[in-house]
Amino acid sequence: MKVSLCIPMYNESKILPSTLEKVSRYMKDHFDDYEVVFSNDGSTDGSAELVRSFPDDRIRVTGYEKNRGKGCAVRTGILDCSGDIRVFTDCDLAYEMDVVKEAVDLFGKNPDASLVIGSRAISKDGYKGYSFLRKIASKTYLKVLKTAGGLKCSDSQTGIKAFTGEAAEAIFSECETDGFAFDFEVIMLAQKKGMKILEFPVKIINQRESKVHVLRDAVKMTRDIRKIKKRIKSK
Ligand SMILES: Nc1nc2c(ncn2[C@@H]2O[C@H](COP(=O)(O)OP(=O)(O)OP(=O)(O)O)[C@@H](O)[C@H]2O)c(=O)[nH]1
Ligand SMILES: [Mg+2]
Repeated sequence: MKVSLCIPMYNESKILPSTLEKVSRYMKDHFDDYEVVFSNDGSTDGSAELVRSFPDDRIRVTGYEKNRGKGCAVRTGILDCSGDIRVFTDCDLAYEMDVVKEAVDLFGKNPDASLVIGSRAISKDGYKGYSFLRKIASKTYLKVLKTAGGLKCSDSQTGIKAFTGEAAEAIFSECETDGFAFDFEVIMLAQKKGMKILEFPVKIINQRESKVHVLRDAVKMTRDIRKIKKRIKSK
């Protein structure tokens, strides 16, 4: 069974040396058959070159020249992977590496699951390290997704999600959202297709300064959500 790890990246040259070391070591230590694909979202700081020059032939780069957003980077990367299980996580390894093995093992224990996704909402320390504003914004956003959006999971927004190869192909070939609302689109498509989604508790371990602008991103995401709902309904 082959495991693919996909990491979207946009101008991550500062943290890449440490991420590359950690990912390379962890994957070697925990899996026999695997690949790591960094999906370059139009970085302009030499991120792609850093990955290419790292001495590990199981690690490679895919992507494109112009920045389009995390959703586009994840979609491109996941569809470029060939694993029986495909996992994506953030370049800062916000949830550390053990979540990767945890997610993969959950498929073993739950053969009917198509998705295994992290949730802060079912974790005791899920929101530890968040600023007050960010925590309120996060929880409000999730409430809206559940009541108005029809989301059936406790949390759609964590940066750690895993798919069977089959589910990954079926879902991401139909995704269109380039921005941060893509997580919602992924789950709504999975729900629509009747796929089994398993949640597991996660918390942020590596906290870095947030690039999210609560107000600006909320407006953009609300617009995206409306579009996603309409599109999925019409399928
Ligand atoms: N911010 C941002 N990240 C991107 C983009 N494209 C890909 N990414 C990657 O998406 C991942 C998550 O980015 P973060 O900036 O940490 O966003 P987040 O985790 O949703 O939010 P915070 O950590 O709270 O700021 C990282 O691996 C980024 O390199 C993009 O256009 N903007
Ligand atoms: Mg982050």
